[in-house]
Amino acid sequence: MRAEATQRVALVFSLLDANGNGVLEAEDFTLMGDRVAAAAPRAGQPAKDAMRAAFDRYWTTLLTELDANGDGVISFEEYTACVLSPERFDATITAFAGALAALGDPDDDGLIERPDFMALMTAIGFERAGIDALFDAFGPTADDLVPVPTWVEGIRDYYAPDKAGIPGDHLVTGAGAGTGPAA
Ligand SMILES: [Ca+2]
Ligand SMILES: [Ca+2]
Repeated sequence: MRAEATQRVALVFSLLDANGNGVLEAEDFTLMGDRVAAAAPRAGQPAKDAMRAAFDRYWTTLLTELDANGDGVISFEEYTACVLSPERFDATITAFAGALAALGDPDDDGLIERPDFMALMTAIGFERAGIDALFDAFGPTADDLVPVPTWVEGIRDYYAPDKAGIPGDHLVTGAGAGTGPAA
């Protein structure tokens, strides 16, 4: 696994641990779903419900696939295994990415506006500098818009174990992370 992939996964683990107790459990994904839905006031209720459902599915997949010691929570060590077998998470990540991007496109024109992107990514917990750098790396149009599929692909790349130098790496450097989940 690439070092960049390890750093990306470490960062997202720390953010997904929404209640900050050091492990992932159902409550984290409920909190995160509420937080992210609240960050998209222009989005419709179906899109918000789809986002919460995607977070629920994300948690169920983690519990099913990664709870090696069967204690009902996912430790950091258990979580890192998700990038070792990406094919087991592909459908879940794709659904998650689609739900998030849909939430970021409330006018349904297939394009993401920077303020909507910033609001959602801030709600997840990423740092503003990294979010801006990521949006820039997506190559926005002159009107500062990014196509929905570009973001979806960016989310999928984020979880890829063999990718480096991708737009998502800006989130890690922008957040000053890379020292692990306890940073
Ligand atoms: Ca937790
Ligand atoms: Ca466990």
